[in-house]
Amino acid sequence: MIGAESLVRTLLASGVDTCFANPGTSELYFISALDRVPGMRCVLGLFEGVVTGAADGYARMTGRPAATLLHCGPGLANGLSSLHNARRANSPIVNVVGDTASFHRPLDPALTADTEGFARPVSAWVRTASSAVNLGEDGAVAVQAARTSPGRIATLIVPADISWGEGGHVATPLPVPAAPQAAPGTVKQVAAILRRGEPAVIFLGGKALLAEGLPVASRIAAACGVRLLAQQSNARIQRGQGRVPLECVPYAMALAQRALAGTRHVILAGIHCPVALFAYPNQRGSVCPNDAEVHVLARPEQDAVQALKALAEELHAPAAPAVSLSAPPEPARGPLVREAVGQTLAALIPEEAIVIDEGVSFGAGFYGQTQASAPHDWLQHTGASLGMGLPMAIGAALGAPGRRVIVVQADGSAMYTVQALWTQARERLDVTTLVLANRKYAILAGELANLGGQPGPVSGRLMDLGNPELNWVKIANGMGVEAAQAQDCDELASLLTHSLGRRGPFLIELLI
Ligand SMILES: Cc1ncc(C[n+]2csc(CCOP(=O)(O)OP(=O)(O)O)c2C)c(N)n1
Repeated sequence: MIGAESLVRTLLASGVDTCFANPGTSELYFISALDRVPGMRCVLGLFEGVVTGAADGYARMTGRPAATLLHCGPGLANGLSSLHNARRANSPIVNVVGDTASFHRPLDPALTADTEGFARPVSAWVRTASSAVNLGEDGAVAVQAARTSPGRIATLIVPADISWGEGGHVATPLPVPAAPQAAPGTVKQVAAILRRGEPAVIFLGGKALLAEGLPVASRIAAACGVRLLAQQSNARIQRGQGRVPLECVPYAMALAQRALAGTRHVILAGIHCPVALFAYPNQRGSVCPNDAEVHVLARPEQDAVQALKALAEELHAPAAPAVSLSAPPEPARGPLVREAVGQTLAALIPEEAIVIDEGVSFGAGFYGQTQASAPHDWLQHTGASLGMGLPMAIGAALGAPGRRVIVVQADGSAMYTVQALWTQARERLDVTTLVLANRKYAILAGELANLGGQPGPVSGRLMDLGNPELNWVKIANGMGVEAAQAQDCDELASLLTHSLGRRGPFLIELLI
């Protein structure tokens, strides 16, 4: 058996059955092996940022790694931005990167690059395979590394001669290490602090934001009068009717600091201490008051849900109070203003939808407006590197079949990875994209105003996407995705309802 085939078989044996790919010559052995070995779902992305972003979406919805297949250093480099977002989401991913044959490398052929060097900043584990005989084992270790809590990126670089070399064998899958537990002493210390009754906030992150952890946190909140919060942007929150509503720290620093004013104790459950996205001259970076004490209940790699359960027991917290949310609103009528678009979305989010939020400035309030929508998952921008929405939708749709994906998508951000629409069409994925077409980089103008400036002739042109105007219906149609324009909320509601009732992708351009 050649090395590439042993790697494919080992990945499958280790539970990796989805591969997002943009192959080249050094990966031909791997993709040929996929013709012989059944069981791997392979999805072509037409840019590596789409491939790696799709793997992020898949990991967030399944908790398991997909493989990516990337071509040499340059292919990996194209995928780095989405890998950056995935790393900040603690998404498990196994990158398989083909490379120049090891004996050819000293000749310095065109694709020679520091592939390991490209991989390292986004990867918790990097290895360049050195023998076909061991390639199966390399694959098993890569999967184990990716599945190590809280979810990591593992990059296995495979020179072409290792792929084609004979003597490969299928490796035994390696165990997934359990997430470390918070020490009992830590739980007792945090309980003692909460018993003091001083103003406190518990920041929830990672799995504590999912349906199992939130009711436990809610028990603690009700028992001690402590507030629950999430950081501004999170990998995945389970929310909506019947679920514990959770506020996120506002983006604007003044609002964030106001939200936390008076807090004496900040308890961290599965998250690092939240900070502002940007620094401003003469302003603090932390959203927490200077005099607040920070207590780590569980670090991101620890089992935060277990730590919350232990804390609830230690506090003898009674069962969680029933969640009572008002009914979702009716769709709005009239012009496409922020509040009305958010209300229409809130009314129409279908049960078990997955909302991917790259709404940037226009969509900033939608999270707050959709607390009482039908139960759904909300996926946010963890790394602030633009272009996550359209690719993540691919992975989320494949990772959670039968659930509708709704992408709230700012237009400037969409252009970074627009090729994702083609993959959505090719795979007939149930994705509805709402393009918020303001034809500007509006948030940059807002940030400039925060600094006391305003766009001038040069800077203004660098924030303007209106000349020429992007035509989203034509862009989508050109990639095989049906699309229509909404000029007001009535049209938005009718197009959204139409898209939710049909199979396959649909794009709605909102002229805002
Ligand atoms: C990869 C990457 N490049 C550039 C930026 C800088 N940046 C931050 S916001 C922004 C503009 C976003 O525009 P758009 O998506 O249209 O949203 P809007 O601001 O109009 O709401 C840019 C370019 C970034 N965050 N990430």
